[in-house]
Amino acid sequence: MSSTLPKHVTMIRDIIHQKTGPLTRELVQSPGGFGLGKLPVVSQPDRTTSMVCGFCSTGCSLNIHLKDQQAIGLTPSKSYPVNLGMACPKGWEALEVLKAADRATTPLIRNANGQMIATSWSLALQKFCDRFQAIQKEHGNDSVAFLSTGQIVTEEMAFLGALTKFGMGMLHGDGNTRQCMATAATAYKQSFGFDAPPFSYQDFEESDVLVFVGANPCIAHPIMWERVMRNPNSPEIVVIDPRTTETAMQATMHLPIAPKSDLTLFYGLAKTLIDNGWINRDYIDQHTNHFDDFAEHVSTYTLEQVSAKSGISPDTLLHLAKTIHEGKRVSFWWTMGVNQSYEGTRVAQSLINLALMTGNMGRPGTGANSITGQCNAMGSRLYSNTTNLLGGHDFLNPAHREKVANTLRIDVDRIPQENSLAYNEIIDAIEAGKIKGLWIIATNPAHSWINQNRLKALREKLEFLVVQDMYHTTETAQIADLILPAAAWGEKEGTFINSERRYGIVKKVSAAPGQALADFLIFRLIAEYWGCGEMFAEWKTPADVFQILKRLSADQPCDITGMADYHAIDEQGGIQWPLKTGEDLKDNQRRLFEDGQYFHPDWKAKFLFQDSKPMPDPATSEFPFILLTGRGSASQWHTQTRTSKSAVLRKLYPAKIFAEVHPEDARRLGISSDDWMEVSSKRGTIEVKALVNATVQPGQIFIPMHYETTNQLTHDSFDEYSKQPSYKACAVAIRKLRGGSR
Ligand SMILES: Nc1nc2c(c(=O)[nH]1)N[C@H]1C(S)=C(S)[C@@H](COP(=O)(O)OP(=O)(O)OC[C@H]3O[C@@H](n4cnc5c(=O)[nH]c(N)nc54)[C@H](O)[C@@H]3O)O[C@H]1N2
Ligand SMILES: Nc1nc2c(c(=O)[nH]1)N[C@H]1C(S)=C(S)[C@@H](COP(=O)(O)OP(=O)(O)OC[C@H]3O[C@@H](n4cnc5c(=O)[nH]c(N)nc54)[C@H](O)[C@@H]3O)O[C@H]1N2
Ligand code: SF4
Ligand SMILES: [Mo]
Repeated sequence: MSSTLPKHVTMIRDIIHQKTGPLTRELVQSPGGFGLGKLPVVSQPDRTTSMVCGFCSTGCSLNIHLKDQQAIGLTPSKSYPVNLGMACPKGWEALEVLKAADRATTPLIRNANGQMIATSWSLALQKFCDRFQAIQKEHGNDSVAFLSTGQIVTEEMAFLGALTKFGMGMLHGDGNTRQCMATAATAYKQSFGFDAPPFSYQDFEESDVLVFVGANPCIAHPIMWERVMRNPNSPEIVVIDPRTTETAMQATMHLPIAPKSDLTLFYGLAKTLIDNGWINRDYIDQHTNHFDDFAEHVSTYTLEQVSAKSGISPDTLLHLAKTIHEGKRVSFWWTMGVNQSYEGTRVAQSLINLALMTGNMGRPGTGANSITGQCNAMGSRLYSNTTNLLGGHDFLNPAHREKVANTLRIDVDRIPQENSLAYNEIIDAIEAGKIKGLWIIATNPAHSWINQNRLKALREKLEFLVVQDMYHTTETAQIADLILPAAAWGEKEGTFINSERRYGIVKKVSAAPGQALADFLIFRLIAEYWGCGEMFAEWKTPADVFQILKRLSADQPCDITGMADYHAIDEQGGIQWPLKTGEDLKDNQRRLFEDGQYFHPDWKAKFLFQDSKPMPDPATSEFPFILLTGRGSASQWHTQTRTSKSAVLRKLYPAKIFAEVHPEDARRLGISSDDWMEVSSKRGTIEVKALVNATVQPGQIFIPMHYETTNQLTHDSFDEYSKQPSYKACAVAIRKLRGGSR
């Protein structure tokens, strides 16, 4: 009888049947937990196994302790080259957050009365296809889009990107990595010819001068910071950040730069290095282009002008230039203070330029190094099929399309010949009524996207909104028409790529609750229900997809054809890309550009530069303060869907939204710590508690991003090249609220 049923019906029956059965040893050991193949990587299945953490891009390894095939606890792995036995509070609590009561355990669909009601997978999937197909039929294939993430395994990202664009005919899809890493990716691509962060974490320990720009690793990447603390060279640690952050407090030199004056400061620094002859002319001549144009450009940046704009004195600037000149191994590190800016690409390149002109590239302890954010932002950059065609290829390049089509054995016409709209352009297209169907996977834009009120107002423009998440309570899930319940980290397997380009393994050590399924399986089922399952016949398990990714990577700078399988990655303690077929893994701490060869056709890097632009939303008499936003504590993760579920983590961060206010401003406005204040921008007004503290400068306030209302204030401006949102600076007014605390 069953042989006459359509394949998607038998597939879902099999998956749900196995899913609801008891978690057997075989299930723990099989990808997706559904007997779809053997999980090759459980070294001691009865006691302990190790896997990489699912929060930040550091990619620490955690030993998971098992009883009856279920995870019962964890400890950081001692032998892993990344974390050497350390983990931060989020890592320690990673299993706890899986147990929350608001896990999505069944598909939920909005009924005619607007209530979300439980439904079966087969009805949910049928609805998914019916609605999106109807929208596409009426308004064209590109009227449905997706928004995804840097927080699912690489194999799932690749599946989603291939399914939507090659299978379902979508043209537009982007990810939250646009909010996060787009600037660094664009800067590297333009300067080096490929999106290639060059460093290894060993460089934290080998530098004698480390310059951190717009980065607060003490709380955002605590284990990377531990690596800095292990540096035996008594290094100079320079922190360039408007705020006296936890990291700045531990630095040997803190430059409290005026917000968004980085480009000016680094051009002034470049001029100072050039004027003093503190550059490496041999390196510049052999390995770069356009230096002389750059030198001419920065020659107009006088110390006085630079100082007036940045608030950094000429003496300090000269001292920094001298420190860089005298350093033998100087490394430049940047994160969101650079990337999240309306001119972030050029700021990132101003740091790349400093490393190139001083010859601080390719040697231990050097580099122009962008630290990534999410556990798999690097996987998303290469394999999400959003800004790049799978494997770091280019949608606009016919040879690349041909290669990908041949590798996947699909018709080349299935591959779009255009780039997707960027995230902000997708939002614009929704506003303009062009995009009417949206599928959101593992991201929570109703909290995290810039100028939130505008985004929320677009809900009614969407005819159908699907949210695929591990919890049904996120701000975005609450406005969905359909919620697909997803298994989380620890309940499925695949690979993450960390900041230093290291592939690490994620394993299934716990059963997903109820009917929640691995994103991978949801994509497989959608392919079947949509009617394009045949195209993905080879994509049976994450391990199978890993083999496909290897083939896609062949001959690219990110070539991984030399990584045999999950086993090999697990045994080696993770493996960094590239690793070509036959290449020996001599050293498991590798950096790029040791030979000075970049990825442009002439093997040279480019000096890129442009004049600084005015701030899009500067302080005015009506809105006299600059609002800075960012990470608030080591125990809070983004929109807090996960970290707020741990009782331990909840004790480690302030429960209520707060703003840091400088004591002088507080005195003037009659504000004391713990008072409630109103903060307004042109876009909205919110209430926050005051934390009076000289960590911010006068005229600035800081509010962490982890609280739901922060992004009601932010201004939606974007970098012209990367289209990354400029979250970090906008104009606000503050006033004390009478009536005390609420
Ligand atoms: N605990 C925790 N860790 C995390 C995360 C988390 O949510 N919680 N998220 C992860 C992710 S996805 C990311 S992207 C990273 C982010 O990691 P970071 O970028 O280190 O963190 P942020 O606090 O967003 O921003 C860093 C600093 O930029 C500064 N800044 C603001 N404006 C400017 C400016 O104009 N110039 C300069 N030079 N600096 C400026 C801010 O004051 C802030 O201290 O953290 C990752 N790690
Ligand atoms: N004001 C301000 N706003 C910011 C920033 C800032 O500095 N300031 N930083 C920006 C940056 S850098 C980032 S990266 C973004 C982050 O913004 P988001 O991506 O919106 O934040 P998360 O809370 O990480 O959302 C991830 C979602 O995925 C779900 N999830 C977790 N694991 C899985 C899984 O395996 N499968 C599925 N299907 N779902 C899963 C979680 O429950 C959560 O709802 O925020 C940006 N927003
Ligand atoms: S530093 Fe990052 S990867 Fe390491 S344990 Fe903490 S959250 Fe996980
Ligand atoms: Mo991020």
